[in-house]
Amino acid sequence: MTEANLDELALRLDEAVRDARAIAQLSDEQPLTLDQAYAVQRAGIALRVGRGDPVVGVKLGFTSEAKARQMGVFDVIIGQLAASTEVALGDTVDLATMVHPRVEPEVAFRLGKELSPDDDPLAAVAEVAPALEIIDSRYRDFRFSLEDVVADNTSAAGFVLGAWVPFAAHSQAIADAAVGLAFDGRERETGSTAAILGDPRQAVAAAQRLADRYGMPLPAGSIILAGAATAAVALAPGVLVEASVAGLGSVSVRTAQNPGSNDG
Ligand code: OOG
Ligand code: MG
Repeated sequence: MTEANLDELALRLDEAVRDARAIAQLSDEQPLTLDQAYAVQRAGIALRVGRGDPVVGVKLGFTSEAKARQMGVFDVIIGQLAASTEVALGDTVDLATMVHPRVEPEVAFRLGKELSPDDDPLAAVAEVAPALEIIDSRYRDFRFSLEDVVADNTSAAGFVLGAWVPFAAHSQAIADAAVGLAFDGRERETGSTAAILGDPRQAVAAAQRLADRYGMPLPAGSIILAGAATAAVALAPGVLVEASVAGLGSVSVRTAQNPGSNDG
């Protein structure tokens, strides 16, 4: 596959995001290697950056058994967080701008200094926060191969950050902390941060390794989403979604009233 082919695939996915319309899996047409899939992801990010939408961090996928089993993908993957996809506290999420969005509870780290390949990963972390991630596969029926989901920037669609607290003071507490995801106060998923690579702090080293391998810089201020500890849940219109992480607190976001399924 040529670079032009990879760029064409990135354009196809970018259009699917912008039209909120599902497309066929890329691998249905032509197999992609993992390196080619990351090249498609990079080309898609370059399109966003070209529109004035910078990268503010990275996100890991499939760091927990719950997520890997739900999606049938058992390798840890990395995607990039576009600034425009952050949902500010108090904003509502408009589901009509997405295909078939789901939400998952996450832990977010923020780097106090640049994280280079040989640095001690945890020494670079300044703060930690509870977070929500909104994922939205651009593929029909939310089904994909490892390479498809990597090309699709690991289904990244949005993220909401709770209050940051100092990492050093909370490092121990987050190793095995209860995680919950609730809709309108009703528990939908529960788990533990220990489901994330055995200890969510391992996610920082995993991000360091994958970011280096696939050419993603991690400057000071970068956000790292560790990956969901529980399965993701389909978003519904007009609900208050809340993620809680014991010891860190909670973060919530409201979805708009209008319905929004654009799948198929
Ligand atoms: C891919 C993204 C996985 C996580 O936290 O494991 C992910 C997907 O499930 O569509 O963000
Ligand atoms: Mg996630």
